Amino acid sequence: MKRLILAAALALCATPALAQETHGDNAEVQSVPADDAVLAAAPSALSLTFEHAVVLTQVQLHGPGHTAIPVTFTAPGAATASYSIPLPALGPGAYEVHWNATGDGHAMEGTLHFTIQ
Ligand SMILES: [Cu+2]
Repeated sequence: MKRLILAAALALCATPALAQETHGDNAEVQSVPADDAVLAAAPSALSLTFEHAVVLTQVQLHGPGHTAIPVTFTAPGAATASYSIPLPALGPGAYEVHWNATGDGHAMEGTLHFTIQ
């Protein structure tokens, strides 16, 4: 029974049309660089601003060729709505950021892409 409820909750989260909030969707977060941004220069930081306070638990960055790039991110002790994550020096190419967070009683995740020219 517990497993069934969890499955139903997951299904609800994965279906933005049914959920009041688009959990696990980029609509719930504003980022700099913005999703799908094409940048003339490498950003020195990634900024994430959420609709409600969250504890960001994981930030993964992948670069050209889907190479994992380490980011120096430490999970905070208290929930907050805005994060600025310093980025290492990045070269030209396509990048993908995947983040996980919890807050307001639910888990959230999202993916965003940007390109450095
Ligand atoms: Cu949320």
